[in-house]
Amino acid sequence: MAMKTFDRSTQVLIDRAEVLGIETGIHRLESQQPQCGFGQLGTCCRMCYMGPCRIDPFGEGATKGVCGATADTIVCRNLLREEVGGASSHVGHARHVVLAFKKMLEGKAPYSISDRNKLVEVASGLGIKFDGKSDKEIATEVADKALEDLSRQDGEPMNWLKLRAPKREFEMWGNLGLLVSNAHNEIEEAMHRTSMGNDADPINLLLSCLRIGLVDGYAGLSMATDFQDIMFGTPQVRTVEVNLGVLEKDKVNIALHGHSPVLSEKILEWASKLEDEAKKTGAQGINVVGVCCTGNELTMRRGVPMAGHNLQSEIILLTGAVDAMIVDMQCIWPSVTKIAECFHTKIVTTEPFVKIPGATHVSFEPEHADEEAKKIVRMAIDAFKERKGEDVVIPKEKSVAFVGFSVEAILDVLKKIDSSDPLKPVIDNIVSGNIYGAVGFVGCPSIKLRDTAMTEKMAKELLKNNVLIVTTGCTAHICAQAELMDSTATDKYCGEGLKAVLHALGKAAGLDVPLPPVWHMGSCVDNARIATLLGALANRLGVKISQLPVAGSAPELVQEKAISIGTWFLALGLLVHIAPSPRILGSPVATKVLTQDLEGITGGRAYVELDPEKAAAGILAHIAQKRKALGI
Ligand code: BF8
Ligand code: SF4
Repeated sequence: MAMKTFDRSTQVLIDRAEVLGIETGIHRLESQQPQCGFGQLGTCCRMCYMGPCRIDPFGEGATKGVCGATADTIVCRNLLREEVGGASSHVGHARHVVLAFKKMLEGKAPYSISDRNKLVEVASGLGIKFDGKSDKEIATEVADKALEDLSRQDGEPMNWLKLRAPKREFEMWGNLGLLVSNAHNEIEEAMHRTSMGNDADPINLLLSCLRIGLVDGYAGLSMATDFQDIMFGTPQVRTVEVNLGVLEKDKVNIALHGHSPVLSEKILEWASKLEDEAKKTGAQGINVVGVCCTGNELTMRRGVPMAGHNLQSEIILLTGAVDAMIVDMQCIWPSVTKIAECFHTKIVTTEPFVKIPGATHVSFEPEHADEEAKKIVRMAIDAFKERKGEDVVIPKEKSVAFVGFSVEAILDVLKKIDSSDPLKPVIDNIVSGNIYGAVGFVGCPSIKLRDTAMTEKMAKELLKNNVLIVTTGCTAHICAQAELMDSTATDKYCGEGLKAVLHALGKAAGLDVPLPPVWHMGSCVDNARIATLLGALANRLGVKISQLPVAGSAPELVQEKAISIGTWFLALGLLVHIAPSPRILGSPVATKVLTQDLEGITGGRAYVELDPEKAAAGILAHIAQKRKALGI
């Protein structure tokens, strides 16, 4: 039976999988049906061995676990643990980058400072004195300030919270007792709190969720983004190619998948240095393509083609054209090695804590980055030799996308219109209604919703209503593949007001085309850029973020990381649309607090809606309400 599929470019490969008898996520999802209702509602508890306990949400079965825990307690504990999973990933990512940065400063790792302006900006924000110090000394102090956020015990707010939190929200969090001090302590305490026999108060647990949201936002996303920009450069606007059609039959294809640019930047460098070696094997060269968030990092800074989002991470292997897929951390499906086995493809894992049966492991240490990257690229070249004669199927779909909308890049364009007050043109256009509002599209592609084109439909509906969209993560891949990040999308999809603004901005940027209506701001850690932009806008207007006519949406929630990012956005005061529902519906308290009461506390509110048209309408109604309250 033909399985459901996601989009045109993958159809041909799903078909190929079926002909070859290869199983994919779509097949496995189907065999999992029906999925557990208790799990979906969040009412299954496995925190101790008197359980697992399951609470019947309809009150017909058990209403309490063996220990007496209610559905509210169980759901809130589970939610907090999901957040810990997400925040640990982001804090782990940031720590990994900071440690590589430190090794670079000690002369032990072959990296360098690419963006001195960003270093100066971060250092001054942290209150570091410059007097006669070298860049290296300043950078060392910056790195130490970051590591302090993972170790301090004095209860002082984290340095990165003080550095990056918007003023009014910082004050509000202070009043709520949420100014977290040490990311690792917070993660430890959240695990402690949720283990059997500790916190049973759903409200206290939900407050802890907000704390972990702040840990994620500042010691994870913001910290990672700052160090990555200093080391590898702050992204600038450029055009790139996207979709599975970016693979090239006659070249050595290296797919980079995961999250950290510390690995991928080096592979890219060595792919270019070893081009001649590849040619000696008969290849026309080396083609490095990006998958998932590593794809976003590389495309934003280096213009590397964006081959595919998370759901395409196994699909891309079905082309038979990928010679090596190199992975680091997060969102890597264990199934990739099984599919790779059917071809000549090498899967290379690089982190000691991310190993997959069937993969080749090359431990990638920043100290030996050059040797290891060289070795990995040579493995890909060798694999290409084995590919000779094998059939490859590369979908023809390929489109163009504008990428690289860092806050700095956006301000550079705006400064060409008003050099002394760059945000003024944006604000004027918001007031006039040309820009009715803005929405951040973040997160993943859901295997449960992808065939409904949830993200694309919502985006088109919002653009029609003059809502500007910024995007990160795999959602950015989806938007790019739907040609929403090309300048042609502006006339095709936007309302008249937004169209006029984007034409004017294109002109200001020195382009002969409008800017696209969906702006690629990066990977999931780059959600920090969205928060910075919102903070700057709110600050310029003298209001809180919760008063702006804006919203966030994770239209296709998959990962725990999306939960922790979403909670940070809730703490910042945003309406956060999510589909499918997070696992909270089994708790009346969690559902009410997150979808209603929280609005009176931080200004944020969770909004669950699985129908794209209704979701867009709900967001538009929220924007209308915010505009009204601002008197515009
Ligand atoms: O951090 S969007 S599937 S790749 S979690 Fe993962 Fe989701 Fe993709 Fe990036 Ni983000
Ligand atoms: Fe059951 Fe309580 Fe143990 Fe959870 S902690 S498994 S609800 S007894």
